[in-house]
Amino acid sequence: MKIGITCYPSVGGSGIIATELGKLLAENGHEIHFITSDLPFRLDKIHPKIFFHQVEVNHYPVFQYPPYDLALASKMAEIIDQEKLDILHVHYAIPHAICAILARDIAEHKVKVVTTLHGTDITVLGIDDTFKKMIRYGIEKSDAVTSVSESLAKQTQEMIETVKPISVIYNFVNEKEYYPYEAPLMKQQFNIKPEEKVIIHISNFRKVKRVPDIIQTFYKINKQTPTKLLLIGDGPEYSNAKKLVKELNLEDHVLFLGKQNNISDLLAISDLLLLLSEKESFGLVLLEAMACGVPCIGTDVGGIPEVIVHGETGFIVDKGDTDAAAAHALSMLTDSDYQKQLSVAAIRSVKERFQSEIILEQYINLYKDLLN
Ligand code: GMT
Repeated sequence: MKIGITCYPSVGGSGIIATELGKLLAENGHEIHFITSDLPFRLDKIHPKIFFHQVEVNHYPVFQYPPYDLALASKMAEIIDQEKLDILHVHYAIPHAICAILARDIAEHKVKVVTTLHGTDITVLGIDDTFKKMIRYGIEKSDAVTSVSESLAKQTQEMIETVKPISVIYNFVNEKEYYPYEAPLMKQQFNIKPEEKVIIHISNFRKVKRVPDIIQTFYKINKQTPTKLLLIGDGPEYSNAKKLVKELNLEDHVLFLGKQNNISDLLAISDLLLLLSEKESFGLVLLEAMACGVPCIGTDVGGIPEVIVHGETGFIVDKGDTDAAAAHALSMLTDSDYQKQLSVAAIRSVKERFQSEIILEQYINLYKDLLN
């Protein structure tokens, strides 16, 4: 098949999934055409079956805002005709599905549009009435729609009032990158003592990630047992997080590492990952951690309980309940047998439920059904 892919190319779970899917499809012999504003950040190796078509936005003095969405639709239509695409798979209803539908109308060659919903388009933009109608249009007019969790599919149908069937296809990880390994030297490099347990949080530090809850949970854990907290990522809540760490006198225990590329190296020295978000359609970072054998604690929101099996591969707590999060963390950090048991179960769960091969097959079957 010839497949076009559009996603946000910068750091983010949706960009990672779109790019890794493109790479897997190419390894399986399909021809992949990325149509994006920039080279997707995970597209780090040359592959003879992967092509990149950059969307260029010219700045015309008459326009107050550069018309990116129209430039994207126009590029999509050009590539559909030029490359004779079978499928155009877009990640995010807004603006990508809308642009793809427009491109499908403009192009002469027949193409099927697949839209994958990742969360923010529904849970944030869906609240706005103007966007709600536009999102509904994007979903209803797509040839097929997928969502990364049952929870997001249900929420979309309820909030956006769509009738289009939504297939749930879970996210996956690149097993060549995320697997368990030891990295004792890395711990030393960060001046973390061998007996100190490492807790990690990775996000874009948006308000929905509730970073203060991560710090409060860590504060409670750190009072009971020697630990270090690694905070990875950057975003609007970064300086507030720094302030809170100072107020709680935790500066010697919390390492702000900013944006990092080699997340698996940091997961290799971690004992526990915390994701205490307010909204989370899936939580790809949970899967990345679990694949490396790092058990997770997540909140009872969105798709998180579909990823973590409470008491088996990690723990689920109510949003804002930092006491419960700290208690669960201490129960495993102070009992190495229990920690090992959770870690083994986490690795097994990723293999059984989120293996890239299984997910790839689901996407290929969806494409084939559309083309038949
Ligand atoms: O979480 C974000 O703010 C980034 C966003 C994205 O576009 O990558 O993440 C969404 O898609 C990911 C990949 O499917 C999911 O793992 C995240 O849970 C989802 N974020 C939210 O629902 C808030």
